[in-house]
Amino acid sequence: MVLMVSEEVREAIAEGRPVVALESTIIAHGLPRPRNLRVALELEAAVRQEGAVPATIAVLDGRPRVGLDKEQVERVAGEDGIRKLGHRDLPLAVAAGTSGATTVSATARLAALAGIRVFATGGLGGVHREWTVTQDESADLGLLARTRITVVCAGVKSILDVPATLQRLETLGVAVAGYGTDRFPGFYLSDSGHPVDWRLDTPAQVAEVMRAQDALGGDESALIVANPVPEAEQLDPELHARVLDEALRACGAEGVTGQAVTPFLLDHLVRHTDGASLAANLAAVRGNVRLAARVAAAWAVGE
Ligand code: PSU
Ligand code: MN
Repeated sequence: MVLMVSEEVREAIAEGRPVVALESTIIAHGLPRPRNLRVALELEAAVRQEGAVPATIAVLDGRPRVGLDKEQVERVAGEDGIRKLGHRDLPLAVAAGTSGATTVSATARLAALAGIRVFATGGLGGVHREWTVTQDESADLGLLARTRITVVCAGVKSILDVPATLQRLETLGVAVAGYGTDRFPGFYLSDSGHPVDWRLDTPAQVAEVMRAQDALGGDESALIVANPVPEAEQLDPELHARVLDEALRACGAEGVTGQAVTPFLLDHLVRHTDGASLAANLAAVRGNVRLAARVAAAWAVGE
């Protein structure tokens, strides 16, 4: 089998203990160095503190790995030119012996293959603004429509067209619930300005939905648990609106396209908010990782 699952993660899965998958694109391409390495290790520690086993996922030298040791995390965080891999890139990277960080789509695919049900990230990819011109929609959405996994996130990245993304999720049949809120979170912001139809308030309730998904059968689709960044830690909405506007204009002016768009916009926001966007991003991810660990624990109880 081409998939390499670390011993710790393999044992936890076999014994039905809680495991949380973590993506690596946020480490390699979503956060500035060298802070990214500290964050990656801190997120793993937070999962452990909540009593679950972290499984950071990446591809190293053509081998998809579920559960990284410290040296492997260091490679993902520090290796120059490490690629960004969506799920469609996985077979190509494996055959070429390439190393790469995995996006939500690639991480969800590998996590599901390893038998992991709960996954934490920052914000999902989605439909980009100006979709009518660029047709840029993250592969995250399509993959989540056919993968049985629970993703804890702070909504979709606010650099996207949020209502269009919510509409796509509806069309694709992906379940979405706000966690402790009736509003869809806005990644850096606690509220994207759009409502959600369903609300869950405890990890046990999330686990109950997961069990109902399995009982009902049908599509192997995901459950998105949209967990807002606490209001006290969100990015100032006015600053957000102004800088995002500038970032989108710079992206267009510099002709950035494809996979490069998301990292470009995130980086622009960090540099032009004096780090405030980074603080909000980290607060969101931390909250998601902790909630995911508690969901994994609630899920493990009934397994
Ligand atoms: N959320 C973050 N930072 C990130 C991403 C999400 O806080 O860097 C990454 C995720 O890996 C997501 C990817 O899957 O961006 C989406 O990229 P694209 O729009 O190219 O599909
Ligand atoms: Mn894209």
